[in-house]
Amino acid sequence: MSQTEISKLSEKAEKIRTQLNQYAYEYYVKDQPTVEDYVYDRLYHELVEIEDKYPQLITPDSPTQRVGGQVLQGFEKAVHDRPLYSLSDVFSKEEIIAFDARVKKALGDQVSYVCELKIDGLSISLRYEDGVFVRGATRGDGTVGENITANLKTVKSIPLRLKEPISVEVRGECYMPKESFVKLNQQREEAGLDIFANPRNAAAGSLRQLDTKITAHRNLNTFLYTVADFGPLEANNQFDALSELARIGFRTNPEKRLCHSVEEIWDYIEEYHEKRIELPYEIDGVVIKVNDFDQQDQLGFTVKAPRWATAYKFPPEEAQTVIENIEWTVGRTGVVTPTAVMTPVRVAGTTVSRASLHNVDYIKAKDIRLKDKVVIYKAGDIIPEVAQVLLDLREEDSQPYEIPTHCPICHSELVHLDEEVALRCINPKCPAQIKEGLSHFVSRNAMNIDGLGPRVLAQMYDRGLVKDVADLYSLKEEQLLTLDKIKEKSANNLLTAIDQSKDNSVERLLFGLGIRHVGSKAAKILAEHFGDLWSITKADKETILSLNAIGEIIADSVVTYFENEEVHELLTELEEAGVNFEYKGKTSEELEEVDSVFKEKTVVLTGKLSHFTREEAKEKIENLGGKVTGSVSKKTDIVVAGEEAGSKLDKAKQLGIDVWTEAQMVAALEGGSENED
Ligand code: 1X8
Repeated sequence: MSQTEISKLSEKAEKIRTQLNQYAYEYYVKDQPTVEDYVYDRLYHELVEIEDKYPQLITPDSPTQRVGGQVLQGFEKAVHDRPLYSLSDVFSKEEIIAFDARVKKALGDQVSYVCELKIDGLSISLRYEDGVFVRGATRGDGTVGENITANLKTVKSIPLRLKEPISVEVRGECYMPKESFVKLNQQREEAGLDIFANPRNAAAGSLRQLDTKITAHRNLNTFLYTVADFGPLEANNQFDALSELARIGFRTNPEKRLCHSVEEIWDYIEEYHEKRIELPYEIDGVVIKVNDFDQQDQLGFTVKAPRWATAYKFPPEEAQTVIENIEWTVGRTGVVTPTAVMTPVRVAGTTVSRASLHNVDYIKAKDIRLKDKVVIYKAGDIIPEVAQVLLDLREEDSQPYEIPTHCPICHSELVHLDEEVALRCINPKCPAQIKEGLSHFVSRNAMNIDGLGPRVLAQMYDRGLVKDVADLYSLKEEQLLTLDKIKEKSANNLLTAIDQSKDNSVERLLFGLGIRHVGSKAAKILAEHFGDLWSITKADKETILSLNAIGEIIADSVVTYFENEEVHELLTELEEAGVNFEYKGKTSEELEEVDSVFKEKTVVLTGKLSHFTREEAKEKIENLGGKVTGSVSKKTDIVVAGEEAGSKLDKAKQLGIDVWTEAQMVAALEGGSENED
């Protein structure tokens, strides 16, 4: 290629980068996406192609540099030019009054404060030179931290280039949203790995990964709140500084408030003490800062902390209760997990009587025993956890808990697979595993067969009516009528639901088979690419790996699964029963051709629908290029309100989002279907 062609291509790459960075900013910083994912993906792909061919065109701020993949040897030191201070703590209104009095003694009465939420994450410091992100560091001891630039580049809300070519060092918190934390722990538990105690530990563990690809998959987020040196920014006070940070491209927390008295500060604290449960991230208090920078300078610092700020810490949401029993349950993959059954107690807004104890190591490390008095809390404000045993209150004749050696269901010996903390039942015929497998098969995101709850399935299995998922398709009415609480009408409904599931697009079947590591997303990607199930069974690892978003672990798992002779027998039975093996959805290329009111729209379905089930409506909307999500936010375009719609409808009205009746949706779907073929 000639020099002029290269420079043309370089310009093109630059244009794409700017566009992609803008899309990412709208999505991750403003929480207001402007395009559908596939528009982004297409453009991204174009950039990857250019950069693959001409690596000299890669720039440090290219979005392709966010995917991780770099494997580090260790972390280098990062010396902070200006230290990151810690904050003094206060725990009561009296202490805030005292703080206010100290401030006013030095400054006089004309003082206002900014209250901000104290994010329970990890402090980070980000350095930009001429607008380009050049170094990210942990707080460390405040003077020297660790250089985690490669990890932080994978965090999507951190701009790789600022909106102005300035040189600054900004500070803030990197955290893991509650939802991501809960999902991550679920995945880890299923994989037999140790879980994180709270989102903060999960965020810390994710940022200190030597394999940055892992960091990239952890869905970390940020709020930035200050600058080491305000020289390059136009702000005379903290409140304006936050706006400035937002203006140059950072994600800042919107829940800030200017307060003029201790009363106003206390109102803010009480308000957010209530609201903290609903926030999508964990907070552990409120930071109170003197607003005016000149006043901050007058107050200065002690050796440890600024005199112009303090942190009010919320009392921890904990409760005491007693361990009554430890139950062991066998999951679909044979992992045997302990659950503490406790005397019911209220904590963080709900009554709690059960908490996962995760694995044997967990029980041993905390030395949890029957009848122990324990302190519990909610990790991520959601998941009940045993914090500690109150050893002083333990009865004298207490004995260490005896870990089971055999499966509570099939009584075969339990084992530890290498590197796993989990105990496993490795008997593939273990009834507990089979029942869980059946439940998974009929579940909402899999074959979506209504009316087959775990009790009914367990009975079917116990009575020998079904021993694997294929048997569901040969059930007869007479057989169903032998089950508890199944009358003619429910038997017929069940048979209809089972029959209808035969027509599902194949990704549901693929997910329903319960192949390890294959979630509904991976199933959809595989189904879309290969078109039908038999083709997937024949695919080799390299072909599977070449698909976007499918990694080594999934590819291995798929190949291994389909190598099994018994699996082929099962598939043959399913096919003979008339279960569809074809992908019925649209490919992403086809979706781009679609012309529909739902195209590129984010839709929320709420209330009772009568014309379609929610699943059907979702599938139809997705086939018309729309996206269906569970909660209403600024990103939502349309809310379809069925009967008895509640808080989601209220929220939609509040945010001024388009609200449709079910009839409007049906009309649009049916209108849209004319374009389908
Ligand atoms: C720590 C934190 C601060 C803020 C939020 N979350 C934190 N964890 C804030 O100022 N908005 S300030 C701070 C510190 O100075 N150590």
